[in-house]
Amino acid sequence: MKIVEARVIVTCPGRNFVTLKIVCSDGTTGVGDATLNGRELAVAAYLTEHVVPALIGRDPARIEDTWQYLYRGAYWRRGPVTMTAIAAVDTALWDIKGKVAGLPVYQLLGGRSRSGVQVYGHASGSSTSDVLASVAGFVSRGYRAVRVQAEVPGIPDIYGISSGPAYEPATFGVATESSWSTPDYLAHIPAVFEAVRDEFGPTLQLLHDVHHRLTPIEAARLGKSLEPYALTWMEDPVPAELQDGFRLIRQHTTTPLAVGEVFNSIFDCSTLISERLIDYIRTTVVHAGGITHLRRIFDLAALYQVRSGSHGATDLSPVCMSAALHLDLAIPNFGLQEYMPHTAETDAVFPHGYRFADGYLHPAEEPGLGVDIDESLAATFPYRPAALPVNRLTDGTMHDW
Ligand code: GCO
Ligand code: MG
Repeated sequence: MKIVEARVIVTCPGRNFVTLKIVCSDGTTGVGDATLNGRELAVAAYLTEHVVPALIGRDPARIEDTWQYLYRGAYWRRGPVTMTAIAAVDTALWDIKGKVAGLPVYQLLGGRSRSGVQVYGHASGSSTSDVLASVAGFVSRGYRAVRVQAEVPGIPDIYGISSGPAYEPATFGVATESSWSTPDYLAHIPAVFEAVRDEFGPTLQLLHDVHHRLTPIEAARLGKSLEPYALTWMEDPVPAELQDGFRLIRQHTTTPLAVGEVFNSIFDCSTLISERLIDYIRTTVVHAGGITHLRRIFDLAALYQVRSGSHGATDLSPVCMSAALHLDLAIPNFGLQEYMPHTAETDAVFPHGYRFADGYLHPAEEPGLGVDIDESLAATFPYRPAALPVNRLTDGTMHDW
């Protein structure tokens, strides 16, 4: 069997998604997510111009060899565009291997290590009473883990506040601007978690995303002030390229740390994992080189008791979510999976068999990944330029979003 075609499909059923569909000589197809939020066409061009021509005529069964060919063969290694393109190919080839074997992909990865994949959703609100109502909504829908984000008095347009169930930070057109004040934020957030713990008791798992905005000593202070509320994790407290900073955070707080949604290779993770500077690694299939490379990262993490906590916001398509669930089910060191449901239009463009029940997601049992793209429906939603926000301090200085 040979690869005879690979189509790069860009569609915007409410937000942009890039999908690679590989077609084999016997008609078997496989899909991979290639969406990089706000930079979609860069990955689409990388695939169309540089990857697809190299795939034609290759044996789809040789997943590892194709991964190495695309990684080593590019000379220019790593980076989000390259690794997202490689991820799309890798994911599609695992889908094909599952279909050829007649098995769901998790069986090819060693079979189930658990009965389901525990997920967390995003609660948020403008006032503390809105936050409590939002958390209550997740609890009533069966979630056992909830990320909590709150508006901070004095900071308009803060990250993470959603007006509907499908939270989406990207907007059409050029980037909007949001704002930030570390003193206002640090003064406000502990009281929000105090209110949530008082209302929901000690066992609901609570998480919080700082979205890369603090310095290490500020993050250490926040971690300490949140200790009484026993968070499952504090996410991305500082920009993670300065990895030395995590040593300082660790000296001061026992609040667990989760990092990695913007990482794209094992080399971004290795110091944080091997020095036990984090507790959860949040790399994901689409941005970290596919199932093959993410498995390598999770295996390294397992040696150091670091657990997975993959990114799963709505800019990761149902194709990525399907692939993530197969890996989550199989690995020994699974922690949590982020899950925010997509819009009805997105679900229609990407028919999938995974299902949510009692706080857990369950992958489809059909051969392969159990997800596809409806190409004629996708064609009715043309690409629209969109961007993530940028962020400024209240005096106008550019800051990390
Ligand atoms: C999360 C993330 C997202 C990202 C978004 C960027 O933890 O879910 O931080 O909200 O900002 O996915 O594309
Ligand atoms: Mg995050």
